[in-house]
Amino acid sequence: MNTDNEVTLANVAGHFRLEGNLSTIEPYGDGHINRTYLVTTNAKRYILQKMNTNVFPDTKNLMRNIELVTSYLRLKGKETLDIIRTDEGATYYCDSTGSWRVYAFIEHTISYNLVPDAMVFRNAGAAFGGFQNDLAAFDASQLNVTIAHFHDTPSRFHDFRAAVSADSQQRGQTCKAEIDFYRQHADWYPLIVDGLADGSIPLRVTHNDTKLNNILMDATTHKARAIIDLDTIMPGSMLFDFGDSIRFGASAALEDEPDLDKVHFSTKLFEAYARGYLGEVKPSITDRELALLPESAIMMTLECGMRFLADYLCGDTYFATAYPQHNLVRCRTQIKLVQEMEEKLEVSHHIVDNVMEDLR
Ligand code: ADP
Ligand code: GN1
Ligand code: MG
Repeated sequence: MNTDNEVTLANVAGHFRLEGNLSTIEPYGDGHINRTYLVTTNAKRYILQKMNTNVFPDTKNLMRNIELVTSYLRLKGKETLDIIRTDEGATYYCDSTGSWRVYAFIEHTISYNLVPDAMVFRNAGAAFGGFQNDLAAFDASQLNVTIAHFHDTPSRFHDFRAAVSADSQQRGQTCKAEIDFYRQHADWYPLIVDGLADGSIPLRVTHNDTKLNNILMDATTHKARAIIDLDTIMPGSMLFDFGDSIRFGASAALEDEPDLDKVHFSTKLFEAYARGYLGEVKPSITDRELALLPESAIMMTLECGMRFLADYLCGDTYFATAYPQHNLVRCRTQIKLVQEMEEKLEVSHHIVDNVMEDLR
């Protein structure tokens, strides 16, 4: 991972209202988008982030969204990100190196890259379901769209095909089977966006990036404390949030596991998440949303995999990578998961029916 110069980091940290004297600043976490640091003073810990302005060019409106949503959640008594202001009272700081923000470090929590046991994933489902409920009455018109067409899968496929045609890094030869896989699945892509467009799927305020490591779990109870990474909160479908959680968390292996024999879609984990999630959203979820929950997992896994592959073809300019094949390795886990999700689609539908039956 690229890091920033120590002097720059200390200088940037000096512009925020931190308690105590600065001790250390070190790289932190496993996010793919922002550059995250743990800042320690002799009084407290903080998260310092260099925001990715390639991905989020409009920092002002991005921070405005986060300020609005976190204030709203705090008024509801929820633990959430706490923006630490600059000496001038702003929510972020810009210098010649980029745009920076600081959050209070949420102590005594863990964020997982792999589900340690089914109960943790059930808790994650309850957390994102609760988050959906908490934002149900939030006025969506206040929110800026931070990334246009974020979960517009046909538009992602359009970008993917452009990357295949350009083949700017001459990597196309190394991933022909993977490219074919996404071409063969083209019939899938309009399912959710068409439903949103014709009104059969309701538009809600959604998180849009519901990976397990975007929840902080209490280190003792393993119950969710706070939902983080609020950069992509925008109007969207509940199916984006449910599907993306399954994509990342209902796998037996890490998102970038190179040994595909270890990568499996777990219906046991699907069930655990569905129990947690549906336990919360049962009063508001529509029949159409319920009917599409298993398909949403396939859709989000298809979309994410084609984004990894497009980024591989473009030379790894979007997602943080640790080695040249990293995005291709990630794409291959997503393909393996889609294949197993397709094989187990009927089972997943039965699980949703059974969970709803139990909740009635
Ligand atoms: P990215 O957009 O790159 O994914 P995140 O905002 O998700 O960045 O942060 C990356 C990681 O840093 C998270 O997965 C989490 O482990 C950790 N993190 C972020 N904010 C906090 C916080 N306020 N307290 C504790 N850990 C945090
Ligand atoms: C990124 O920011 P992070 O690492 O939580 C990406 C998601 C992808 C995910 C794949 C803004 O999430 O859309 O699903 O990587 N976030 C953005 O791991 O593009
Ligand atoms: Mg994140």
